[in-house]
Amino acid sequence: MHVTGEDTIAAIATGLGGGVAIIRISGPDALAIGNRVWKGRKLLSVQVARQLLLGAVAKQDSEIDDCLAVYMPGPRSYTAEDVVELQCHGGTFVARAVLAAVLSEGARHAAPGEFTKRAYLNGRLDLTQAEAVADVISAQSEMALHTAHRQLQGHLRQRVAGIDGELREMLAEIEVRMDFVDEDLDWTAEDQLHQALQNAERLVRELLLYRQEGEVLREGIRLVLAGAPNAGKSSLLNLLLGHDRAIVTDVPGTTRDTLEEYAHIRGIPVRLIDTAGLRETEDVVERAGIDRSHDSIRGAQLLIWVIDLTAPLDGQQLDPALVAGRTVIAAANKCDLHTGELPALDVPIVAISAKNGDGIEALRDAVEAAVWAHPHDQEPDVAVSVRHAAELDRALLALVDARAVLQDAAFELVAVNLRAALEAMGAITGTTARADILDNIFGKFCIGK
Ligand SMILES: Nc1nc2c(ncn2[C@@H]2O[C@H](COP(=O)(O)OP(=O)(O)OP(=O)(O)O)[C@@H](O)[C@H]2O)c(=O)[nH]1
Ligand SMILES: [Mg+2]
Repeated sequence: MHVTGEDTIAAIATGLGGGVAIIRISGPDALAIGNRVWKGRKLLSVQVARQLLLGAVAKQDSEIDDCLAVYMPGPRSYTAEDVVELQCHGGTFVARAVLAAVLSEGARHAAPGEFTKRAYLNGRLDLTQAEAVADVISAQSEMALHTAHRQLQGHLRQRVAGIDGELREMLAEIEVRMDFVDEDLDWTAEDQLHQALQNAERLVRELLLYRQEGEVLREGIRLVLAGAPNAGKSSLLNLLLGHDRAIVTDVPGTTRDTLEEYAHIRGIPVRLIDTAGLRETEDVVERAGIDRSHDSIRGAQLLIWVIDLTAPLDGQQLDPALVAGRTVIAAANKCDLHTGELPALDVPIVAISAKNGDGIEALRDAVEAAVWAHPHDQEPDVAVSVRHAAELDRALLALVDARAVLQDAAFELVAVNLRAALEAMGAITGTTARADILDNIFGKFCIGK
């Protein structure tokens, strides 16, 4: 497993500005290079493998900083190679000085994602697990984090491997059939083959149902609060965030500029955007703010139209041309001051009070229902990314074609299509992924990961 002949790479593995910085070294010379910069009572060695040693780090006997060091021999390390990690104080200058010392001893500065790429190339992770490392780092909600962890544990890999196994079995059958084509075999497997193909199709379609989860959990959704001045948009933003982020006053036109904050609603990562109240105005500053409101509404995936129940509905309507094609939920606000019926609208409407919190759970339910195509009593098992979905689509097409040509007993063509489906499944887990695809995936990682 242990890949040899590679060079030794190093990088600062932590974000700059923290209390501690970790300089990670990986490769065949990690131990030798580590020992040339590490000054402690004991040398780093197999005898002290995975033990944290206290000492210092130095460049040619000139001490740079106090340091904790650990040696993790391959293959039981993140990259499956020999790894040394040096922990020094987190200052930018210190961390860079330690890295420079390591590089001057013969390590090469790692490219983005190169440690994880080596873990993948050495078989520690498949491609879906390597991608999950990046998902864990960028997760913006608990559900996104849990789903990324499940992918890191291999849930998606196992499901793909299950389909892959079935396809291989079918291909083996077909190949036997092709080899003995002239012999009068008692061939009863055709029906079974048909069913196996249908079954594989079903499994691929099941995975594709998680396409939306993949997009929403990775990218989040843009949720815009829009409506007339004084309707309570900023009050609602503050309530959803759980702290007073936006200024709230009883002066219409308080919010002049759009304001964005990350939040999560029922596990969905949300970019919440508060906007300037929409009205005709001569004020140039307010006018500029309202133009931004329009831009935000155009870029929204979900709109909460905040209505003031104490004011006439006329004059609070959103411009239909502006909201066309967007999902809208009406939040009928100030229900604490209103006792009558809610207005009849052609979008879902929830009565809330941004002042005392009434109805906010119902509003969260409405957001959840608007985002997910099907209900989420439980967290999704997998979250299929755009890349995975493209490969699954490719596999599905090939399987549908395979079933069509099976009707005509065109076994060579069945085999061709099965191989295409296998190719696509292999691209997901990385067994057949091309170099440019790998570069694209790992290039998006941060340096040091
Ligand atoms: N009674 C009551 N007052 C509310 C409620 N929500 C907001 N308000 C009040 O309504 C006024 C306007 O609230 P904001 O949140 O600033 O309204 P806005 O939509 O952001 O207004 P602009 O920024 O001017 O567009 C403030 O005085 C709030 O205290 C509510 O649910 N009940
Ligand atoms: Mg406001």
